[in-house]
Amino acid sequence: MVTKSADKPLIRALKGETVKSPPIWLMRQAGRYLPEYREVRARAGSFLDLCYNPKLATEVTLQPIRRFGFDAAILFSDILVVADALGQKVGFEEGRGPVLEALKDGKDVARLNLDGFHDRLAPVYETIGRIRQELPPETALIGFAGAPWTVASYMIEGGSSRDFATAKSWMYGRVTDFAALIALLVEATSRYLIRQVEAGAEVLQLFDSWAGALSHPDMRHFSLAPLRQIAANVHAAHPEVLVILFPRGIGAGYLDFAAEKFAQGLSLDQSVPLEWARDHLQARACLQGNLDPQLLVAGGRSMSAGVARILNRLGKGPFIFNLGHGIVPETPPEHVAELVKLVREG
Ligand code: 1CP
Repeated sequence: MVTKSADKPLIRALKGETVKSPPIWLMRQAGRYLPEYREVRARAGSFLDLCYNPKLATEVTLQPIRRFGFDAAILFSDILVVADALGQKVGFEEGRGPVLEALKDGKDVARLNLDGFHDRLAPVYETIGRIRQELPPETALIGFAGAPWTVASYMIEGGSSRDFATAKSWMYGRVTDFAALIALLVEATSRYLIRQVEAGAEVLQLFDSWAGALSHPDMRHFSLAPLRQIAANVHAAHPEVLVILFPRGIGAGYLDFAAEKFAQGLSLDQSVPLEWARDHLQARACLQGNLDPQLLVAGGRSMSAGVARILNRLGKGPFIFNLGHGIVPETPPEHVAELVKLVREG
């Protein structure tokens, strides 16, 4: 049986349908909480080697689909491959996360370039094609990228940050350099996502994990506006592709996103009040979220109560069940199986 994209539960939800048993997938559903991921990861070499190995990246993308039967697979990669493909040195250290050779000034921005961009990312496009061939017919394939602000913050800080002091010193003090970096990331990310669609991605999620660190005007300027531009570029090439935005931690700023029409899905972090989201956001977009990842670690009654609260409030409109942020490595896989059962049984 061949299922058309339009029949897949995740796609139906994103097109505005209320799917009786809401589709479910989880951010970071492939990863260290799965023993079979750790096994492949150990064989792959570095983390970037894994991202650029189509055979192994396909394998780890499919592992959570086989185990849990999620409604969507998300390409296994990382938001920082874009920085790598633009020519910045990017590495990942065990227990520390991403480590980049931080941009120091506008000259470093000018040295980044799109010349070898698609060549470097070719294995990612190949991975998407392979996943698409191997996915069960009812499972949607999500491609993704980081939003310009979040990716820029890693490029300027040289890694994770608590206060984004250096990135903000650029935003406020090196205004031209910062604007040039954001503009480059808008262009690179648009090209990257267009190729992902051409390789077989049916849905694109844009992660603005650190949008919540911005003031409201800065959020509009450096999170919302670049995302609007990327969606316009992608939709100009592929009008049918569905876009989910995850501007994490922006509170009432979600209203600004819901007021726009460029994305079909809006992913909520766990701080967003459910009744408010239902009343003010759900008529404008398919909502996704927002179980606290630590409830998935806890499991048991606390988790089932949290799931029921979400389903009762958001399950009557277009909705995709997900977490409020990515799965953490301490998560017991049995709790994930239990979560899928709870959501499917309503
Ligand atoms: O050794 C390892 O296994 C490294 C751990 C790891 C994994 C499994 C990293 C390093 N990235 C990933 C995969 C990944 N990253 C995926 C694909 C798999 C899936 O979802 O199933 C995706 C979508 C991401 C996206 C990502 N990377 C984001 C956005 C989502 C979020 O969590 O907010 C961010 C901010 C990153 C940067 C990054 N890469 C890796 C880590 C540990 C981090 C976060 C560092 C930080 O907290 O600042």
